[in-house]
Formats: sequence, C-alpha cells, structure tokens
Amino acid sequence: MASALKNLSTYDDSNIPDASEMTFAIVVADWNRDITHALYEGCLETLQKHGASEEKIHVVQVPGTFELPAAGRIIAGRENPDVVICIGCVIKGETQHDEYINNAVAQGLVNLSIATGRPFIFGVLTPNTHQQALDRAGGKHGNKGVEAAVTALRMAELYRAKA
Ligand code: DLZ
Repeated sequence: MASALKNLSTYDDSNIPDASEMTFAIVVADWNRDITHALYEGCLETLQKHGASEEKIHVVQVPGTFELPAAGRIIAGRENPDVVICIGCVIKGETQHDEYINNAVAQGLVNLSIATGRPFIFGVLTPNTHQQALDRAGGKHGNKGVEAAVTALRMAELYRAKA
C-alpha cells in the first residue's frame, strides 16, 4: 500500500507552511548566551524566510532555562501567539543541576502544551560540553534553532486549524 505520509523532516525546511498570518512568541534564556543567541538568530531567520513578519514575533529574554516555562506561559497569555518557542542551553557541570533543570523544563513545556492546547517548542540544548553546544548552534551539527523554527511552523499550522 502506498504511504499517505509526506516526506517531512525538521532537518529540511522545504514543504513548510507559510507563516505570513502566524504569530509567534520566542523566549530566550540568557545563560550561555553565546549559544542561545545563535539559536535565536537561526530560529528568527527561518521564521522570516517562511514569511513571518517582525511585528508578529514577540521576543522575551529570561535569566535561565529554568524560567522558560513560566515566561512562556506569561507571554502566551499576553500576546496570544500561535506557538511559543523556548530557547535555552544547559551545559552539564560538576553537579546534577542540568538534570533537574532539563527535566523540569521538558515536563513544564509539555504540561503547558497539553493544558493550554497551544504548542510550546522545546528549543533547549542539553550538551555535556560547551563544544557540543557550539556544534549545534551553527557548527558541524547545524543550528538547532532552525529545527525549533521548523517544528514551530508545523505546529502553528496545526494549532490554527483547530476546530
Ligand atoms: C543555575 C544555573 C546553572 C548552574 N546552569 C545553567 C545552565 O547551564 N543553563 C541555564 O540556562 N541556566 C543555568 N542555571 C540557571 C537556572 O536556569 C535558573 O535561572 C536559576 O536556577 C534561577 O531559577
């Protein structure tokens, strides 16, 4: 039987919905800002490449990744975007702080998505080293901010099509 599924991937931004009518919120953590700003730039460029207009993209900065869910919820209530993209980077250190933050944020964002019916995108890097983060913020593994944007565009389309 022929598959009815389209060949879509977050690594490939062809076949992506047009963003000109969509509204976005992007929340960016300041910790590891050399990384998070690069992720943000990749994300923003991708949204704009697909037609998103500047006045429909609301951006807020927060101190750290742990603050992403709370800030995402606040900006969702204030701006009513079609999707909230949360960008952060938690690098493993000597303690287990990374596990606490990453688990809390992943759980927080999925809870928000389910409770509100609005997609919250997990644009958080969880590397072991700063080099691994650089590799994923425009380095040899691409820019995960681009993938967050592609995911957001697809989820925003779904959100806007809700009954
Ligand atoms: C405290 C902390 C540490 C140790 N590491 C990071 C990190 O690698 N990335 C990040 O985004 N935030 C870190 N934070 C800060 C927490 O996310 C949070 O801002 C504080 O615990 C205050 O709630």
